[in-house]
Amino acid sequence: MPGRPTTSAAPGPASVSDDALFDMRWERAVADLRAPLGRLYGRAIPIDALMDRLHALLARKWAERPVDLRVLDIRRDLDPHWFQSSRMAGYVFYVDRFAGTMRGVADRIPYLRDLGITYAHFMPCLMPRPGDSDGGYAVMDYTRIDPRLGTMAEFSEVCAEMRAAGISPCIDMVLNHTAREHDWAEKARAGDAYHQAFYRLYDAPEIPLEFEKTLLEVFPEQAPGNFTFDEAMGKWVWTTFNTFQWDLNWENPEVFLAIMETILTLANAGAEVLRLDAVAFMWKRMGTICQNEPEVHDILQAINQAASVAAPATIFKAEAIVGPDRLVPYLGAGRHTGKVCNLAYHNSLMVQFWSALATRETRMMTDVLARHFPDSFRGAQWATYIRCHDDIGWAITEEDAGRHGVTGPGHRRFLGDFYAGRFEGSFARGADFQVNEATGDSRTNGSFAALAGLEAALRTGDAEAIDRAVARIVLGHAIIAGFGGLPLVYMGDEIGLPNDTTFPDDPDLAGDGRWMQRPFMDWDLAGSAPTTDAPHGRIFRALRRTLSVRAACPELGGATASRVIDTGHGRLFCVARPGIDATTWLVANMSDEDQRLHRDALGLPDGPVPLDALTSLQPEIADDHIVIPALACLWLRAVHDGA
Ligand code: OTU
Repeated sequence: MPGRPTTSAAPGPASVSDDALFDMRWERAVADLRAPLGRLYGRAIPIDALMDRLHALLARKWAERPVDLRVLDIRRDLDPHWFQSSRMAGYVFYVDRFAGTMRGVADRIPYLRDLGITYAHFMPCLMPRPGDSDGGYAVMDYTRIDPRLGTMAEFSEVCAEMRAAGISPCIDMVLNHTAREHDWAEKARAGDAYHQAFYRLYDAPEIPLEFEKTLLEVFPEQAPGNFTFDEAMGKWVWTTFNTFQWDLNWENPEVFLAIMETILTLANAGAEVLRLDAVAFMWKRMGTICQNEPEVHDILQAINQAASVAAPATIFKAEAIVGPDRLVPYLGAGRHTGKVCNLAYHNSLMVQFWSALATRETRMMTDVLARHFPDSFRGAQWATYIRCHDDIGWAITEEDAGRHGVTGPGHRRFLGDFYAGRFEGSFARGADFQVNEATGDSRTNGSFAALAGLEAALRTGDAEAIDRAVARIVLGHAIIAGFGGLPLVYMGDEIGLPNDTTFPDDPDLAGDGRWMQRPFMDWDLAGSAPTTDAPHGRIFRALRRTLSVRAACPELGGATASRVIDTGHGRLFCVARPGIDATTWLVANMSDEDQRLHRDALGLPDGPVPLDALTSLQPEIADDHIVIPALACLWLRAVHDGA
């Protein structure tokens, strides 16, 4: 047999060693690490010493990184925009509620694939504190999986099986706080000064009280205030969330190094995406609400850049549920452009969807989404969603409300009333969450189906109301799939699961109304969904079709600009996705009546109105106007000449 032709004429190494790759990646990141770390910790520790310790940590975790993940690292380095592909679609689930155990999740991979899922978010599944653990967001050991679900080895196996099936696993990294039962906190409570410096502790109430003057309350009903007195230490502890969730002191470089170690351990176990929980709260500054401080973005840059050295396949999702005016920097702005998180929850899109659905009015939605947000980001994109495990906070600014003839408090109150089902004629069956008597603010719980009217409609059996509720759910999924970003489907929404009514029976859950939207998967419903004409079947098949059409339309991926169009039509929400080979116009009718839009309002090219990619049908045209049926979403798709 003739020898294979050599690809390289010059003598030299036939391959690059893994250690050389590590060195090259360190060189790539070093300036982007040094700058934020110097700003954050330069006063606490000489920057060279910190960089040396970080280098040693990264080298150690790289040495531990399994070979299959090192291959993935190279793939991702070659295709850094992989997560922006229109083939990406996420599914978010609690391991126990979805599949019982880690092994059970592996058995459900075919279900996820059938739906078109390529990204799977395991809701908090690390070892939680016993009893109430805030749904797993109070972690006592980041190196162990909750033993009720399985082991870290099993998590790794499921990740490997997912990877083989083309699904990227995502796991929560709770880094604003640990459980009071975490080893660091236990040592702090026992008087260990090194670990006391991991937290924000105060000997006397004066400083906490000074902070409280400007702080908000996340859980005013169940955990009022932001500080908790710990008897064991005789100190006040910063606890933004529940009393058992101790805020970490990110001013301490030891915290950065310890969390970095944890992140890389999870990445080496096979997590490709890390959801960074509650990042807005990581830095505190007297006289502010202690959210979105500039240092938060330095921390996020340092985390991202450090991972790009020792686990470069890993991407990060910021969970910053903040106002529309504070959200953009989480995807990179100013000196952090292209250097922080790759994904961030688009909570404004979510809020505006629900607001428009209640008012049947899209002017505020169009205005807010066009005015506050750029069309695209560098190496980053939104995670789009309609529902998740949390409540909905009605993040609408005074200014945005004022531009549309309502007040902030008035509109937020209306939305709360509407979705709790109190407002006359409301289709929704949600519930209030954390009513704050002092500020008048409250948030809202409820499953997608309950908030969209399916729960109420099924109870009355009114066929028209059922159709409208199904249409609202299908519409929501079409918007998050078409808007731009990575759509996240929340477990159960693909079959319209109603509110869970059983959680109050469990004393560990009863105090937190968010369990309403955390039901157990109904596998009987899921089993019949592909074939039945019952509502859950229609919702399931519409979503499956939406995701498969999206996968075939590259311009719907996150690298393409997302241009909100103000057509002047107050019932329609329109977005153009101008890709290389095709442009798709998303036209969503948020009202209960058919609407008409003149074709020029979208700036469509000459010739026939493009087909609706979701149905493969020509939309109905009347006098040069496109007819958009009630609660429908069209994806008008024009393939460019020569493409
Ligand atoms: C996040 O929540 C999690 O998603 C919640 O489930 C946790 O309770 C919380 O962190 C603490 O770990 O911090 O940046 O209900 O919308 O607190 C936003 C309020 C968060 C959540 C908010 C959110």
